Amino acid sequence: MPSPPPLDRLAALLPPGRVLTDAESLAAFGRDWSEIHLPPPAAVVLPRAVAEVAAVVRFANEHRVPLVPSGGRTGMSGGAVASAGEVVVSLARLDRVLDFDPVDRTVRVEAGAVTRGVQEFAAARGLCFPIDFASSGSSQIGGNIATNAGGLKVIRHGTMRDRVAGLKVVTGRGDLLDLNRGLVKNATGYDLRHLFIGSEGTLGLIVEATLRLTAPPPPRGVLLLAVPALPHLLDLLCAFRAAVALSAFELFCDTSLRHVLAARRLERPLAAVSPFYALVEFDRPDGAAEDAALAVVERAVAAGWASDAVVAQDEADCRRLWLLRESIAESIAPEDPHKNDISVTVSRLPAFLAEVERVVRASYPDAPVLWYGHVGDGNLHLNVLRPEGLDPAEFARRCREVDERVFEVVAAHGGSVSAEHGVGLLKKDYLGYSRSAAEIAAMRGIKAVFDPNGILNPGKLFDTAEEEPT
Ligand code: 2HG
Ligand code: ZN
Repeated sequence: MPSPPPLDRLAALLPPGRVLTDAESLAAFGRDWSEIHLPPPAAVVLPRAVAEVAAVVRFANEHRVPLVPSGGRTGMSGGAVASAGEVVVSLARLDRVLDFDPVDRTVRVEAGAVTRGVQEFAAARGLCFPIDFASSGSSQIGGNIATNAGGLKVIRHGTMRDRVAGLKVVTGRGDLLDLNRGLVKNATGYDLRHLFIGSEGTLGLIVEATLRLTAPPPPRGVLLLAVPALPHLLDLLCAFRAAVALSAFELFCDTSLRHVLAARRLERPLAAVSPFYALVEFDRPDGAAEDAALAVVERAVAAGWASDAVVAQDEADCRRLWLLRESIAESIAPEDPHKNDISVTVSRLPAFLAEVERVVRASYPDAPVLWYGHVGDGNLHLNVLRPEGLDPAEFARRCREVDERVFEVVAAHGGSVSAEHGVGLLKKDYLGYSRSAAEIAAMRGIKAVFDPNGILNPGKLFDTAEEEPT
């Protein structure tokens, strides 16, 4: 058991009020949306300047105090959970917009800037920050980068990785690195920026980012299709992709829809009840785009790829249809579902889903199984609800068993055990299903370069050799 950190020395390094130890702050900052409940952290630090972050990292190295970098804590894999009495470093007070360049179409922000604030800043300047998810109101840019967050428009705009033009990080050694500085072209060897994107706070603390903005989106069209059989998803995707400029192609199953309708007290959007539904969003700059989309709908119904369809007539309709997809996670949250976030290449998705479904059904004959996700990115969210009357501990045990079998299918398809929610604490035991032993060894080597004393987010993503259970 490590000795408690000398918090008086930490407090002496920073202006007053930057180190919190009250029970409420410890409880709030010690957890994320994964709702893993562990003993609270030793303290929470709220730096307001990069120099303060560097001072905290120097202190941590000197006293061997583990640090947990913390953003909006909207992660679902326990990446920001303080699991062993660490000091949480919240970037929430480092939240300024520093610079905007209309020629480069970039905005430079501190790590604690909230996603929605960046979206609004860009919109007010006639541009768009296109990364968007249900947690945009509280997730922070630093956390989005540390987890390479994706969201609802990846098919068009990519993930956070594609938006980061420059990155400033304080490494676990306490060095300040200014990476890529907004350049479009920079062929000077290893692009270290990309090591920090998705590193889940294990290599450095992201303190600042230069983000690439896009042109504002044209008016959109949205439609919902009832899809009777999985293979038709790809027929639909290819047909729409050939006819219109797609910005989203999402999926949900009827069980997901039923949960949303009940939670939100809504009517069914389509007369047909179908095992799956596809939500399609496309650019609708003029009537021609809408006609092209409608022609695909007609063809799809004639071919039996879709059994029913509804097309949004205006922006309010678009929002109503999106609500059916966006509020699934929230609608089932009270039932504390067992979650998986898996991906394969898009072309494999129908076969993969069917195979995983067989594995899951065989193991949970009476548990409600929900599928939804981002078909255009090959990313599926598999949620299993605890059957009524089943003891929660027994359900958790069974879920762990089934996960292994699901991940065997993932590995057989060359897929990923975490498409967009990260690894954190929840998925680290399964990393080997998606990354080879040589890759994990290389990751450990990289960790040792940037964080030789292992003070940054220990136990997340993978265990370093010393932490590994014997
Ligand atoms: C979504 O796509 C989110 O709705 C949440 O990534 C996924 O609840 C989940 O499993
Ligand atoms: Zn998702």
